[in-house]
Amino acid sequence: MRPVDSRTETLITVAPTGAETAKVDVPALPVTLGELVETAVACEAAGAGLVHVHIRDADARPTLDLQRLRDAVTALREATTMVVQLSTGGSVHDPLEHRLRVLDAEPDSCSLTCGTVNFGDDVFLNPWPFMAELYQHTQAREVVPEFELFDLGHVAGMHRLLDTYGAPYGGQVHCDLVMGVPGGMPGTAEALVAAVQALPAGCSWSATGIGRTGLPVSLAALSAGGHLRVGMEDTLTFARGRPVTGNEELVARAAELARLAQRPPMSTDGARAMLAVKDRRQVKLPRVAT
Ligand code: KMH
Ligand code: ZN
Repeated sequence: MRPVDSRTETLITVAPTGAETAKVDVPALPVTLGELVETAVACEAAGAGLVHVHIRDADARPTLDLQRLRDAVTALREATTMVVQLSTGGSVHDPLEHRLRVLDAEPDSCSLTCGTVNFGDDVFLNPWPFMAELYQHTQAREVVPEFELFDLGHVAGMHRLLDTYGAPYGGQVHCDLVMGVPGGMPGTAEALVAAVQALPAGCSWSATGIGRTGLPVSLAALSAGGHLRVGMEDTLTFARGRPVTGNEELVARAAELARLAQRPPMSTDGARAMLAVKDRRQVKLPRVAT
């Protein structure tokens, strides 16, 4: 595996929408294709190198509709140079077979959560057979997985995938610590260090903290040599009593922290190289047969 020098630059991932927040509750949440592209362009300008995408239907509800996913991938590729990552996590209500179909939209990257976890009052289901099928699917379809780790046990789940099925497409293991979900590991420096110590040598990793754990997790990640994920999927309050007005302000703050840490934001070319994504920018995605 190629060694990654994360001492020099910081990959900033933006997760602009998620599946949990309703547009009526948070009008600034990007839910239409136009809003998604607009926020992505602004986030790239602010320093983001990768966009983690959940989409919504015409009523702003979470969906994994394949045509909408393809439209989002195409539009983001036309308007930005960021790595386009589709969520295979979807919402806690999405059936596993719909989540497996996400790769048919030919993203550069996809999320792959490495175990089941309590998720507030719900359960985010990721049984081993599903993880194993999805992982082999990423290898066959040449899509770079991002291993989503909500708990220390998920780190073990990722090792099991790598030991059983070998390296991911492209060869670079890239993980994201998702911290502070009620039911997962807490968003603390101590938990971050424990998880990072268990990661495979040579991997790249980012971290995100849900809600008020966002800032402490970003600061801990920078000091431990990691990359950053921010966005309205994870954080809706910019400061005490002050709602987030747009994803770009979260990216701009992450970029500022990264510059202060002497590890400025990584370019989108740098992100593509580090993650070893396949270049699909000339691929024309066909319409889904109906
Ligand atoms: N919406 C959560 C249930 C992912 O994108 O892969 C799962 C999630 C993880 O957001
Ligand atoms: Zn997500």
